[in-house]
Amino acid sequence: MDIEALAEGVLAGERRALARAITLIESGRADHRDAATQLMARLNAADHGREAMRIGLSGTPGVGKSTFIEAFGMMLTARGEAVGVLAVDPSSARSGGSILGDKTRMERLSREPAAFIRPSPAQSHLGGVARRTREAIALLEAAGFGAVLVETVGVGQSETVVAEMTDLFVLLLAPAGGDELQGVKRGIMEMADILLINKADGELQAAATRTCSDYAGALRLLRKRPQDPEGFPKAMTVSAMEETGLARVWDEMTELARWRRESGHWERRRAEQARHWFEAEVREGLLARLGREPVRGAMATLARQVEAGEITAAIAADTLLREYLGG
Ligand SMILES: Nc1nc2c(ncn2[C@@H]2O[C@H](COP(=O)(O)OP(=O)(O)OP(=O)(O)O)[C@@H](O)[C@H]2O)c(=O)[nH]1
Ligand SMILES: [Mg+2]
Repeated sequence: MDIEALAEGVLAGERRALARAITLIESGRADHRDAATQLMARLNAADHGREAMRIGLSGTPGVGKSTFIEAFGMMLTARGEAVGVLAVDPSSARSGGSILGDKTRMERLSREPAAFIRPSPAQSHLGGVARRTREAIALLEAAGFGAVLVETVGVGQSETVVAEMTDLFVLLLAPAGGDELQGVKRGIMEMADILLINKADGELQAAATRTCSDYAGALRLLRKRPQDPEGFPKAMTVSAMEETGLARVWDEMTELARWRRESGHWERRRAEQARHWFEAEVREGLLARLGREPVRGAMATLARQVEAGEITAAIAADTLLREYLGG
């Protein structure tokens, strides 16, 4: 495989090269993995200097994430921005399903030459989901995309994973029926930079406005974060269907990004994220070694000796670490 040619294709913004590069980083094959690592090193951001606005987007099933991304993406491409769309799908590893797989939902955006949509591959192993998405973001960035949207279904862990790899985290919410706030976990609220109450149209308009002010109130009660200028995190209403409020969302995002860049928070967050992923890779690498020979067999043997009372747990652990993991 010609890594250099592939890298040059990505840097030139060639769609076929980009698609091939993403397929490479998604592969579980060991030789592909080595090639992917080389490719990512060659496309190090410090060398090409390109930076996308990385936007994480989450929300419960049916809240309108895909509709929003399509409408928002169309608006951005009309403004001359190249838009990449990725998905983090924690469920696909189990069910074999795939979000964004249903292309008909983003029919217009997928025909847009300045947009690149990559559904999450089915049956990916969970541990690989985060790395794969991170690398896909970096590839889109290297290819010159100005905005990268990462969709995830709000079902728990995946929001945290997405927030750890994006610059801005947006939570999409539906208009509430009564006056109760939807069961949004506090931790998720605390991660959000922008709350969007979607479906602010037709009969739902009034409920959306009310829900928005409820959330604005809830946001004011959260602990102030150093990375926020006055007025953030912010709650706003939008209609993905009628495409209203979208330009304002982009304005707020660019304003927040400008402030964070000038105050140093932007760069600091990216640096912290890079460190986080380094540490996560080390942990995952160690865990993977535990599951492979010869460590696996040695561990089973030692476990039997511990069970039989021939050796203490502490000494067995120490032996394994020293003899097999160099520590
Ligand atoms: N009235 C109204 N309906 C909307 C709006 N946005 C989305 N919908 C509808 O809500 C339904 C779900 O929209 P999707 O965009 O598929 O929602 P999603 O969050 O991507 O759903 P999952 O991918 O299944 O998690 C569809 O029937 C949309 O037409 C909106 O702004 N207003
Ligand atoms: Mg969707």
